[in-house]
Amino acid sequence: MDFKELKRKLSSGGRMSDAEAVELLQTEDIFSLGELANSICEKRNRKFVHFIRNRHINPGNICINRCKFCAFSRSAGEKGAYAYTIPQMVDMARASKGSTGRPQPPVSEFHIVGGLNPDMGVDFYSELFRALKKEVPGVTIKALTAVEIDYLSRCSGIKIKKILEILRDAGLDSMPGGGAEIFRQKVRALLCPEKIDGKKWLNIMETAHKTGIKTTATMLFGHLESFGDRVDHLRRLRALQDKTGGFLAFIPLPFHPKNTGIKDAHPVSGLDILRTVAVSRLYLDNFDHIKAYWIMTGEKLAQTCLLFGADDLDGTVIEEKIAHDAGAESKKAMTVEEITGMIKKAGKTPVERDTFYRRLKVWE
Ligand code: V47
Ligand code: SF4
Repeated sequence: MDFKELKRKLSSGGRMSDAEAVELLQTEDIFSLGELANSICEKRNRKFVHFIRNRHINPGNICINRCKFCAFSRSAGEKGAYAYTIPQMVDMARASKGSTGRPQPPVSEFHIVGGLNPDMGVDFYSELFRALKKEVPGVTIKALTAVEIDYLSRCSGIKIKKILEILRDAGLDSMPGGGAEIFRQKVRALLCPEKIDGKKWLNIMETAHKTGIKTTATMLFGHLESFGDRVDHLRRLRALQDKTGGFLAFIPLPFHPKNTGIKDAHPVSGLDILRTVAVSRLYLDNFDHIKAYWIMTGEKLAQTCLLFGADDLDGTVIEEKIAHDAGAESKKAMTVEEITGMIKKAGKTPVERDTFYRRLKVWE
């Protein structure tokens, strides 16, 4: 790969081709790749690296889908199955307000995703969102993947657009990017045969964007997919972003194999994560932000990703189950001081953001 030539092309508005992306996902010249991704990233975001004071809440792990790669889900009645009540989740929200004497300042976002549980319908989520907003006025609710929205629609017989409108009126502000996995059906059929297909995921995101709900997008990588499958995934996201502009950020999620039904996969290597972050930055030229989700990359590699094209680390998180059930060894929470320290030591400038990437505070 001629990196100088590639830089010239990308800097003058040219787009990375699929063949170039496949090649770069395997390059041995990791330093040139990182340097290029970092320079393109800094052109867009200067040296700013974003984070948010958030709390993840997983209302329950009971799920009818039971995807092969998921160590989090359980069937109803199975050992380890749980379903929080609304009052339990309001209690968690109250604790994250800071009123319990915790050192953390109040959170600005609840990130809420869980399994497909027939007992948690559109009325349950509407009531939950209203109760959380009453408890923590001004908080942003980022909740429900396209997979969950589809399930709520199927259970209630209400069309997707109407479901989104009902939830938006109840307090839904934004949607997370989970459930995308890998769009190519050949792989998806092995990973998660019960899950909506890639086309449906993209359709629901398009509807959300057109309803005024901004979302993120993810890609689960390092399992059974080829490099071509990863680039196919990026290509479809880039095309939808050209159409709607509704994606706030892209998050490549490295697969964690422990306790899952994918036995042949090895934990993704650090270099593979760095290459995938860098190629995502370069290929997705219409995405403003690339997130290195420190929970899944590990704290130290997340810091390294900041020199390979990532400009966001997610946030304080506070409670995490999905990756840790699958063997993640990162912590489950970070303080604002830990996050800002990590960013500064990477030579970047920490910026606290809200869900929509409005800058709330810059640590110069
Ligand atoms: O949808 C499930 C993935 C996702 C495993 O939108 C796994 O800002 C690795 O989407 N190994 C949930 N990954 C998490 C998610 C997310 C996280 C942080 C920020 C945002 C955002 C979104 O986790 C699932 C699935 O794709 N997942 N099992 C596993 N064994
Ligand atoms: Fe259910 Fe989501 Fe886990 Fe699939 S990834 S089994 S849909 S919780």
